[in-house]
Amino acid sequence: MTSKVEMVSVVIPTLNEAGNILEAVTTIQKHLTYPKEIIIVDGDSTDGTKEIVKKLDCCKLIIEPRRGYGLALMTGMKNAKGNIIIMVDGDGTYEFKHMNRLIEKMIEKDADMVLATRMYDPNKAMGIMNFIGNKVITFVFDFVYSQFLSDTQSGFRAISHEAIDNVKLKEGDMAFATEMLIQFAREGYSMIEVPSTYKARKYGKPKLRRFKSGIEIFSTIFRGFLDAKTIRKCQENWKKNRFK
Ligand SMILES: Nc1nc2c(ncn2[C@@H]2O[C@H](COP(=O)(O)OP(=O)(O)O)[C@@H](O)[C@H]2O)c(=O)[nH]1
Ligand SMILES: [Mg+2]
Repeated sequence: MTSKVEMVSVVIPTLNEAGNILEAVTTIQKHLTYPKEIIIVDGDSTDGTKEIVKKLDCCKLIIEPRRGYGLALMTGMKNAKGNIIIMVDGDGTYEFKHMNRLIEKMIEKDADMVLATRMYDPNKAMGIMNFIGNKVITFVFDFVYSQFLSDTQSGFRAISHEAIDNVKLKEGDMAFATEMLIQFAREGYSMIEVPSTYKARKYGKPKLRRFKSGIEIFSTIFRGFLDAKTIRKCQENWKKNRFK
């Protein structure tokens, strides 16, 4: 439950995002109107990302040389001081201007997590392969864990710091985002979505390796499925919250 905003910690993992990070930070500074800190967790980029961030007084830079999207986010979250954490990519694909929208919804609904769903994006900027992969993963995830999400692979989320501290997360790479949802469903934390827009990458390459990440995400879903306690808890939570 998150009923008030004390401080928002924006956690951004970056790996060679020199052409994207300045615009990201500037937009967040301008549009996120709550008390905030911006934490950039850089994977020891070689394209000048670190040097750009070092010059920005408004950002805290953490170097996380171990590879992995999940590891970078975990490191950032450990250092976050806000009662709300926003995780978002540093590649400029998510709509940073919508951060307030996520927080407002979180407070209004007293939610533990608000995800920005890209499924209502009028620009349809998500590539077809990612779209299909996401749809299949989301369908299986919703079915197995009794949820109604439309975009489980969204990396733009507002999360209760207290809730994230209460769950165990181990996935070091892209499956981290799915593992977090499974743990939240298991603990009965509420997860809701707000529509947001998406944009194509302007600079650099995506680090997502579809095949590798797909396997990791499905094995994460499958592992939870084999754990009878997790499934039972998800079903109980679903029944409890059904008519709220
Ligand atoms: N620190 C760190 N950041 C990473 C790593 N891998 C990806 N990222 C960042 O995580 C975000 C998501 O990665 P991205 O390549 O955009 O994946 P996609 O959105 O799934 O295509 C981007 O801001 C990346 O720069 C990593 O190993 N370390
Ligand atoms: Mg991306």
